[in-house]
Amino acid sequence: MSEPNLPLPTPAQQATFTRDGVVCLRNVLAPGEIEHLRQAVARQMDDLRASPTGYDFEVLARQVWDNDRPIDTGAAERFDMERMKALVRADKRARPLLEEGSSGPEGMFFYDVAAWKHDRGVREVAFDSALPGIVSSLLDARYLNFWEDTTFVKAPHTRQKTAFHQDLAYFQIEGEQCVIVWIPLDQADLENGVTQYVRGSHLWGQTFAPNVFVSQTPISTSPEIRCPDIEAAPELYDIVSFDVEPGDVIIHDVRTVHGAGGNRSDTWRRAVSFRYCGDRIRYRDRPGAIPQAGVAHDLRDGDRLFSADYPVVWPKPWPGFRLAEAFDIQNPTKGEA
Ligand SMILES: O=C(O)CCC(=O)C(=O)O
Repeated sequence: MSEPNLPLPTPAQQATFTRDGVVCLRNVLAPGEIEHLRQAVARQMDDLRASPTGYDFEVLARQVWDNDRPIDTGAAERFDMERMKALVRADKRARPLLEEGSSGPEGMFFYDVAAWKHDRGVREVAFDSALPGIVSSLLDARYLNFWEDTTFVKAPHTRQKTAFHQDLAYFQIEGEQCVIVWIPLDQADLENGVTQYVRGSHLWGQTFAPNVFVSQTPISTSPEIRCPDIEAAPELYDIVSFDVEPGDVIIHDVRTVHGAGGNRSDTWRRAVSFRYCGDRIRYRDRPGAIPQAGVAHDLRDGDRLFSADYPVVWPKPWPGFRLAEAFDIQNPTKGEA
């Protein structure tokens, strides 16, 4: 099902996604939609020290590797960073994952989640742009739930890499019909830390334990196994990346192993990623998954994701229907969208 005039993936793009577990689509989002996301990210960054879910992993990595520096996450409590520090320090294979170069105070690897709950502009892009139609087509989904948005910003001269990881075990879901849409808000390439993907890794048949991006160290006590150390021997893997402009999107399968370098350039690398689940996904309170911010549902293992926490964003009840506005009363917006 599609709305008139909405772009859909071509058969060739569909085939690339199925084979590689990742596909780059060009010119999908309009300049106004990118601007909504930039404004939302600016608000999140202003709120860093007060956000329960906002982190600067560049600073945190220094606190993890330096025993004299205490962990200080401001108001953020999504990750147990004290425990993470202990796990990393006890991990014989762990090492700082930094770009070459001297340390400087200017870098920043900003992370936050769930802007959709308080930002109409984010909801408009996540719910009412071309993305739900494109994703439902790629996933061959009868309907689509929005799971969450995540913000990843690398300031100029950020040394911290994003450790390679697989997203599946971060989420409280069972099933594979889920994708992540990485949305660059600036021009991005390998120089400033565009994301990199291990082609075909979605078909390895393995679920890897989550890490907290600053080290390969698994943070879960779940049965999932450790992700291979891609950074140690990248030449052994078929790694692909795309030079992208604002408006382009990169869509990866929830099982595709991916990571990113630091930002060696003088330009910002701001990005937001949206996570969507198809109708074959079921809720699963997966041991070791990262706790979700502010969810109110009482879903049990095996349930469909029907809840106000995971809005059904596809199909639309009628062409031109705008879902973002329907959430305004429940979730007052922080800024003008
Ligand atoms: O942007 C990054 O550095 C990491 C992105 C990522 O891991 C994701 O979107 O799932």
